[in-house]
Amino acid sequence: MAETIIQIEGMGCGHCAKEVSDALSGINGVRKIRISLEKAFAKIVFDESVAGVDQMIGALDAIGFKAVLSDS
Ligand SMILES: [Cu+2]
Repeated sequence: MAETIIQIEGMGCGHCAKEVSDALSGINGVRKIRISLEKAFAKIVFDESVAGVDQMIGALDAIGFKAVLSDS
């Protein structure tokens, strides 16, 4: 199991956070998602043999959020 933090631009409210959460939870292998609206990130626990970070960034891009992998 791996954990990553993705920075997400453009989340303005709880509805955005829900869209982000739904998009991420729709990816096979994603186990746990925690979203901080205030800090504009999503912390994701996933099975790295199934899901990849590129896939998550792509899924967010597809619904209109610019996402980048956090440095930390
Ligand atoms: Cu919103």
